[in-house]
Formats: sequence, C-alpha cells, structure tokens
Amino acid sequence: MVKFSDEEFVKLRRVLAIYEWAMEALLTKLNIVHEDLREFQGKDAIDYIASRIKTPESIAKKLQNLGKEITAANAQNSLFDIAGIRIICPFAKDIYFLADILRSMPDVNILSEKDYVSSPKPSGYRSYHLIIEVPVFFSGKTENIIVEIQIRTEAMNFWATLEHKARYKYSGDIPKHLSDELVTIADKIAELDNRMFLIHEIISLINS
Ligand code: 0O2
Repeated sequence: MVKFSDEEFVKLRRVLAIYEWAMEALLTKLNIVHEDLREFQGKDAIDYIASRIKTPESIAKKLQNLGKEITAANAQNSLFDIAGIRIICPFAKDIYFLADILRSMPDVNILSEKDYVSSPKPSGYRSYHLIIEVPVFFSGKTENIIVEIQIRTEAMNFWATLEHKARYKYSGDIPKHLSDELVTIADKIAELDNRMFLIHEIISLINS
C-alpha cells in the first residue's frame, strides 16, 4: 500500500488541519442557511449536511493514480476533494436553489460546477458538484482552500452509495449486467423523485 513518508506525513497533518478549518467555516455558513430556511422562511430545502476530510491513505492512493509523488504539496495542488461537503435535499429543484445560495455567498469563490442532475453520467450517477474556494485566516495569514460540495436528493444519494460499494467490490469494473441494472434503477429513481415532487406541489397548493 502506497504511503506518505514520515517527513511528508508531518506536513500533511498541518495541511489537513487547514482543510478542516475551511470546511468548518463553510459548514457554519450552511447551517445558518439551513436554520433560517427551516425556522423562518418555511422552505425546508435541506434534509441534512454531511462532511468528511479525505484520509491520508485515500489521498496517497489518489496521488498515485494521478502519477504524482506522494507529498503534502502535491495533495494540496492536485486534489480538489480533500475537504468534501454533501448536502442532501428533499427534491431535485432544491439542488438548484442551494447552488444559487452558494453562488451568492460572500467569501465563497466558485471555481467550477458540474450538473450531473440534468446531464447524468453514463453510470447513471446524478448529483450537482461545485468546487469552491474559501479563505481561511490563521496565525496572521490567509490561505484560499478548496472544498468540494456535492448536492443531491436522498434517492440519488442512496443510489450513489450502493453504486460506490459495487465499484469498490469489483475494483472499478462492475459486470455489465449489474451496471445496466444500476443505470435502469438510476432512471427509475429520477422518475420517483419527480413524482414525489408533484405530490409535494399538490399538497402545497391544497394547504395554501
Ligand atoms: P471517491 O472515492 O468518492 O473520492 P471527471 O469525471 O474526471 O471529469 P472527476 O475528477 O471524477 O471528474 O470529478 P467528478 O466527476 O466531479 O467526481 C467527483 C466525485 O463524485 C467522485 O469522487 C465520487 O465521489 C462522485 N462520483 C462521480 N461519478 C460517480 C459515479 O459514477 N458513481 C458514484 N457512486 N460516485 C461518483 P472520486 O474521487 O472519484 O471517488
């Protein structure tokens, strides 16, 4: 198994701490949005928010796959998902609403966006991805740190988690009958999301 040298591992610990601070700062902003929407705006567009910092093992593996030397500097310069936040929404429409909110946040610089909700991957994967940059102030200096945000519905998340397990189990090479079945299920899940949304709209109209 590929690993960081002892010297690089010490540097990586510092780098990971900075990513943790960046992620915490962003989570605070998102939790404020969540609470305001739920408590005061009557628009519960977020079910829950999950986050993680990539493990050193996983970082080393990804650098190796990219053909890079296993160093803390390469991790910081080559990987965009060291810090990852996942926002789970009730409905697909909420995904775009939240992406808009992120775009309007001061101190949040959007570097790239990928809309796998309206253009799913061939695997069937659906999710909205944003790579953003947030400033972190520490010990008299500021660093812009990259965080990956994935926004998806619970149904999309259920599918992605299962497909990820299958991918891992088959080392990335899922047998064709299974991958075909996953694509079919992904389409069905998208249809289910739409039908649930329609019911939600009908209920909202009755209540208004
Ligand atoms: P892990 O193990 O989750 O960290 P590219 O396709 O090359 O343009 P890239 O760099 O793969 O772009 O980024 P992309 O497509 O935005 O995907 C980033 C992350 O989204 C992946 O991270 C996965 O977490 C998730 N993802 C993307 N495609 C799929 C998919 O088909 N199935 C599932 N289950 N998840 C997907 P990693 O680093 O690939 O994996």
